[in-house]
Amino acid sequence: MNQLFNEARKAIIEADQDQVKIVVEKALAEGIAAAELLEQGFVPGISEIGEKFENEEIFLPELVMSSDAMKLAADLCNKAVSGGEIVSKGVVVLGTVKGDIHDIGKSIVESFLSASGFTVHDLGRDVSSQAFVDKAIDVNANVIATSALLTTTMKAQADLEKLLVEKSLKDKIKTIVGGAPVSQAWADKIGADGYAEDAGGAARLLTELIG
Ligand code: B1M
Repeated sequence: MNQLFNEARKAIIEADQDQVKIVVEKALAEGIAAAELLEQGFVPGISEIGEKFENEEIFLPELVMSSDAMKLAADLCNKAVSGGEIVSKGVVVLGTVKGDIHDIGKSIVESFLSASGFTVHDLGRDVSSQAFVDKAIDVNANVIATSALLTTTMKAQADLEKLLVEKSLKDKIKTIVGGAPVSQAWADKIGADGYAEDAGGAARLLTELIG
């Protein structure tokens, strides 16, 4: 099994989309959970790429190619997860905030929440606060879950809290926040109902809040 996780990690580092497909197929055939494959195989790959980028060992084109391979991995794993039979524990509207196009972590969160039995409406990336609120009203959501990867876009999570207060929705719709620069202190500061460090944590947090 470790061998397969290593192959997954390498597929991301080498930005090899064909290999991503092969690894996902092999893992599912061997009965490995898609969420486990993501967390223990693909995520370490993109994290390693992130470090190489920060250390200037690779540059933006390589980063983009590995990101595309990672996006494919997350999408394939999400499809595998949503194929199962699920009794909904609650309705979640999920997305990456306005101005931010990082969606790999958000897609992994989607995978974990779906696998944990939540109905997830994924609005994608670069989503405005108004769009989050409109969708939440539309689908009668219990929670709006937002991801922010840039220190400059975290502010959009605070704007969402303000909008919910303005519309008197704060006690009807809960909010959770996440993303690399986000913390519990930030969640407390802006008045979000919860913060999770990773996708597994987001699923546990939602189970506590509404599950
Ligand atoms: Co960009 N980027 N990027 N990037 N990128 C970072 C975030 C950065 C730290 C890299 C760096 O310079 N060191 C830096 C941010 C600096 C800062 O703000 N402090 C950065 C920058 C600067 C930029 C650009 C401005 C670069 C440029 O153009 N000069 C630009 C911004 C574009 C924009 O958004 N407007 C940009 C662009 C890109 C790519 C398009 C090339 C690509 C994104 C592709 C995509 O997402 N489709 C990209 C990538 C891949 C990264 C790094 C390398 C990796 C991010 C990632 O996917 N990580 C990143 C550096 C790094 O993190 N080491 C970096 C893997 C993913 C699984 O982790 O997203 O953290 P993460 O998600 C985790 C947790 O955070 C958590 O669970 C997930 C899984 O466990 N989580 C949640 C996430 N959301 C959650 C929500 C929750 C709960 C938990 O509840 C709701």
